Amino acid sequence: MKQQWWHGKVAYQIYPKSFQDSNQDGIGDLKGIISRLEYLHDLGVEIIWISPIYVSPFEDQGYDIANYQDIDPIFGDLATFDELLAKAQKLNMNIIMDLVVNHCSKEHEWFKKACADPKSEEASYFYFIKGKNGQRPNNLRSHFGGSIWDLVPGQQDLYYCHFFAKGQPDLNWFNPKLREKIYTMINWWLDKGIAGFRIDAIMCIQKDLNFPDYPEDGEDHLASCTKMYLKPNSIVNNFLQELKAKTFDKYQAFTVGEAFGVQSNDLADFIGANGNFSTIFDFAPREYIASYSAFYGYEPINIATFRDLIFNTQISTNNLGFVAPVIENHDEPRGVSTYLPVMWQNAQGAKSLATIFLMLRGIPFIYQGQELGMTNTYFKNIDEFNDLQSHDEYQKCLQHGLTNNQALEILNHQARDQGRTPMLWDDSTNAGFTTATPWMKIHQDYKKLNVKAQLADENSVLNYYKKLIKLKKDPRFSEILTYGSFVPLENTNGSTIAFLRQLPNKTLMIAANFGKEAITLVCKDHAQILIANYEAAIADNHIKIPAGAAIVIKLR
Ligand code: TEU
Ligand code: CA
Repeated sequence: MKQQWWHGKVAYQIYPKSFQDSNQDGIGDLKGIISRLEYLHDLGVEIIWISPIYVSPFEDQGYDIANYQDIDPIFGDLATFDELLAKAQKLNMNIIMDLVVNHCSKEHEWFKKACADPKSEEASYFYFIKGKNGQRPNNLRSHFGGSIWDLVPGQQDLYYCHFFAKGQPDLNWFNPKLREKIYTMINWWLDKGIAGFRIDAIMCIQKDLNFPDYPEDGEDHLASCTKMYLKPNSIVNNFLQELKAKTFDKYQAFTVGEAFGVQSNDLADFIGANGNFSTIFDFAPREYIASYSAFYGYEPINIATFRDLIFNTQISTNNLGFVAPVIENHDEPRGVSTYLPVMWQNAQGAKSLATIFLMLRGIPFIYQGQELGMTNTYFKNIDEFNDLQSHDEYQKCLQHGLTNNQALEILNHQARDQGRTPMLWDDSTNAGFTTATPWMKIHQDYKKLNVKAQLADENSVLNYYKKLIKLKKDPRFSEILTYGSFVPLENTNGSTIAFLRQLPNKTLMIAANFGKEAITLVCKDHAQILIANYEAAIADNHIKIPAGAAIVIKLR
């Protein structure tokens, strides 16, 4: 495999609104990020993905972009961004930006011009489609509820398409002029010195230009828009290959695709030497959980299923390239609360989950707060939720016949707001995030659960993350932990996640036991324990792993 600069690196996602406020308006900003770069450097991360910081009306928290080439004033300005970039580079850290090009904002000048004149060039950048028999063009449901179609302002029978919020009109990738505009914008950022992009909702660019109806799948008699785009095909691949050739390739950029729905058979199109991207997130567990048409259909996942799903991805990518393991992000509740049995939703469980996560093959993305073992925040009433999706799903719960309390319980497990509460820095007011009223609620445990407390505690989750990252970078193990193949081990008690990483001359064993009783695995007396979250000892060619614990062992 040809070596790339990003191989073996650990990435970290910053959700800028909730990371660090510097000017005390209750909202995180670029100066705040700058002030915390040393913290990230110290943690050992080398690639930082910053969620959108472009000019936006924030209907979908910055994923609705009104100007791709400027910073929103709530975050700072381009000069401050350059400062951030320079400081990161000094610390040997790479910044990647969020590339949101399935849609823009209704406030973007393209959309404004398009609406003012539906015959203009700008109108051809969007899907402006005539109704069918006085109705909307088809029956698809947007991700945030309701039809994907809304009337173009001032028009009687002309609709625009939006797979997400009303304020996020979809861009027409079938238009080569639009594609060229996007490439120019991307290259402008790459010229500035950013290292690449995380590419948002990219599968959505696939459209069936006939806009047919699909079999309905919900109480609203609509059909999920995923029905139109989830299966990759040659059209999308051609667009993405062109995108890569005209932008990323010229800069050796690192790209990570948010590419939902890519199956094992199609992975070679997306990652590896000729893939559309450097890597894509492994969303297999997320897709499993989110396979409902409304939040109330949610069912928790167990360890055995979680294991099988991530193992399946690992096995299919062994000879292909790298995926990006991820257990939480700004769209997902906290990993500890989502993937672990209730008895291990604590610091010990968080460390064991981290052991698996960071030793998998791939480019792991840590989400802000994950390194503290953050659990979900407790939201008491619907007004505490900010996300537009949460409010839509809340209504769906009520219409489905659930009580207010039942609906809140479901939202507490599923809402995207869970990933958006502020970073917990210390035990001062609002966890050191801001002295003003924070835009989102602060986690109930912040007095004890914070960076400052954990830095001071040798046994904290944070210090354990640091040790794991150090191990990944240790010259003795970086090769095997980067390129070593993944070999699954059996799940003997139904709650064990265990595997090997292997090179011809070296083998590491990684195991975590999320069951209720200790397990014993075979290993060799001369094997070497590299890290464990318990007092581990090898005896008689065996290693005992207590309930909740995890270990990494060098077998040879
Ligand atoms: O998310 C795209 C997406 O398809 C899923 O995350 C999911 O459908 C959504 O969270 C609803 O459950 C990306 C961004 O990560 C998300 O924050 C944006 O809202 C969305 O694109 C639109 O830009
Ligand atoms: Ca601020």
